[in-house]
Amino acid sequence: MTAPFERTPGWLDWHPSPSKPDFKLPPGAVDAHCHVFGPGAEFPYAPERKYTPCDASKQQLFALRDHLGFARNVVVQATCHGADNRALIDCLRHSQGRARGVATVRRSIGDAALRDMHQAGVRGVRFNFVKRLVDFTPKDELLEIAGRIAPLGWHVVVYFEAADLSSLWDFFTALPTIVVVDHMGRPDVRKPLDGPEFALFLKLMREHGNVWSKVSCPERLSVSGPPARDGERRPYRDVLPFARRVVETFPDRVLWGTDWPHPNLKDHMPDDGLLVDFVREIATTAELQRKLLVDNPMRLYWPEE
Ligand code: 0GY
Repeated sequence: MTAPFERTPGWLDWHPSPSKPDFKLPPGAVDAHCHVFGPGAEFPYAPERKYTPCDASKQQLFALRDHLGFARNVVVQATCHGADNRALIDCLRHSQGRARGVATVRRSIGDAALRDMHQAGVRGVRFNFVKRLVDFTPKDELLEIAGRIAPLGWHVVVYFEAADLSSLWDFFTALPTIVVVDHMGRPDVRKPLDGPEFALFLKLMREHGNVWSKVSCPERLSVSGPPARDGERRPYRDVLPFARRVVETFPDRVLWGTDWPHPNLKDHMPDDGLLVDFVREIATTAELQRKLLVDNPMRLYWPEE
């Protein structure tokens, strides 16, 4: 049988056998940024997608969760599924309450559909501004969506390139909800930590107490890359100061996630066990680790517990 979707040429599959992390995660740790892809035969990829991934099912995600030592997942709608959230909702419904979700919706969505999503465990919507991933959505449409989801207690997750922050500033600061920035706003880690680009991102967080950040994706941001030698468990050194600065400056507004199954990586596929060990480097005390991995995601996604 042929697969229903042919993956993008050069697509890298997720790591087949991630190592066990040395870092023992605190009890109740949440992987607050991960995805499911399809499987395409059951949940077709969206016609408007910019890439076709390998499949990455909910069972495979739950197996990784258990292997790494996480208690819960926050599953973020990936752009390859557009605004068709069926794979995400199916994953949430099969998680026994151990997964919550961030969906992608259009302004045409009805109130009943939003309520159903809430019941399944969706707690946010994602607005994506990364041009290689999505076509442009008008800001008035996004503001309308934000106004619709705010009364549900949901938040907005935003994904953008660092160079675009200044032009998106007014939009972000007008949002009426908590705003979670993916991957620290994708800093260019070759630029200085104290340079104007990253300073603007820190200013956004400092001046707007409703802005949170995921300090995830060192493998995506790194130029120095993964460990050079076998057995070296200290990869992605160039990303470390950026992530550490955000964690130490805003300890109560940071989240972390694996980003499994790691869409669109071209050079290497990370060992998810090594990524977990990286957390210990960016959150260097037990208290910072507990806030990053347990307290903050629980407050945002499971506030009732
Ligand atoms: C990420 C990053 C990427 C992709 C997506 O939804 C997506 O397709 O988020 C990326 O290519 O940088 O957060 O998974």
